[in-house]
Amino acid sequence: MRKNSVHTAISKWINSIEKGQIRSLSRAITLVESTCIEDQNRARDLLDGALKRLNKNGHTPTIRVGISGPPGVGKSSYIESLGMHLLSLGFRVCVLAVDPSSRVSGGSILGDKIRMERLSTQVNAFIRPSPSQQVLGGVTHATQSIMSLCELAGYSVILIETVGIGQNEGAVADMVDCFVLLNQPGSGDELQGIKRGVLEFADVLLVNKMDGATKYLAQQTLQSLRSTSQLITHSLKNYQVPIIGVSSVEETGISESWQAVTKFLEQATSIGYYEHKRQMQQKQWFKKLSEFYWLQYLHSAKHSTPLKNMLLKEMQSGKISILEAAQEFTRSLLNN
Ligand SMILES: Nc1nc2c(ncn2[C@@H]2O[C@H](COP(=O)(O)OP(=O)(O)OP(=O)(O)O)[C@@H](O)[C@H]2O)c(=O)[nH]1
Ligand SMILES: [Mg+2]
Repeated sequence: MRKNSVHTAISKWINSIEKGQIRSLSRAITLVESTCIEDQNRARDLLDGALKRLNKNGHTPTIRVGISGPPGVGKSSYIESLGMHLLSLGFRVCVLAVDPSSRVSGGSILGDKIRMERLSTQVNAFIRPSPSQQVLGGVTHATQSIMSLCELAGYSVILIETVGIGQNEGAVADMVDCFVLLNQPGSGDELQGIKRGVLEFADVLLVNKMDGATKYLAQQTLQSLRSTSQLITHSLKNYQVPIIGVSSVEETGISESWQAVTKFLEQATSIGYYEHKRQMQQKQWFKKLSEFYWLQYLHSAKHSTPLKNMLLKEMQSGKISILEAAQEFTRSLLNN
């Protein structure tokens, strides 16, 4: 295709995403997630156009909320209930799943588990499961791009499900405006475990399964968390992290939990914390993108193949070490 016609095709594609056409948005996300070099080049053009369009048309930034917690705590169930609540308030809702641990777990944690049967049939809801596992530059970089595409498509709230197993929370907390952590009804010992690991990232704390057979335990957990709430320090000065009991099945506490999110955002906006966080996200994204382009260059630099082969030979014959070979190769790319 000639350059002009490529440009027109991309422009048309962006128009239809902006009009909220689900198929165009889905195709764009698939492109962003592709590991094929040709696709990545097209994805870059598409994303560049999408970001320029977002700036030009002054879209209202989408509220981005991360929802995390241990496996089986009820993240998907909570998102479904919250999503339905948000639709009733007039929001357009997008659900993404991020599994930064995918390389370790093989990506099976989230997989196709986010069914969300009610939400998925709603016209104003868009649900996208876990990104493909081999996204070049990492899922974080891809998720940032996908969030911008969803923003262009007019979604006013993006909910990101991520499984919390102790190390992932930071990566997702850095990408969102508000981080909600779900807790299991459980013993004091388990709470100690949670506290050490992830409580520091939480802007809103929830105890799920406040119903039926688990209600009593959930209430105890809530009390136990509340009694130690002074130990939870938050980087927003004078902000007391709310601790709320919810039942995603019976849909109790859902609207209260959303009020807690909006209250946090209001407070964060009023003292410039929100703006600061968005700037930090841009900085982080810039870093990720630079790494991504660097990797892309590394993999596509055909002129370096003879040198690579020579270094490999020298390495295999024991003339140079693997470290020397890798450094020499990197240096040669930098000098080109
Ligand atoms: N009683 C009760 N069960 C719940 C509630 N929320 C979720 N569950 C149940 O808990 C189980 C796990 O729910 P999910 O929503 O899939 O949990 P998840 O945290 O998304 O799970 P993973 O994505 O596998 O980490 C399911 O059997 C749900 O029906 C709740 O509020 N009350
Ligand atoms: Mg889930």
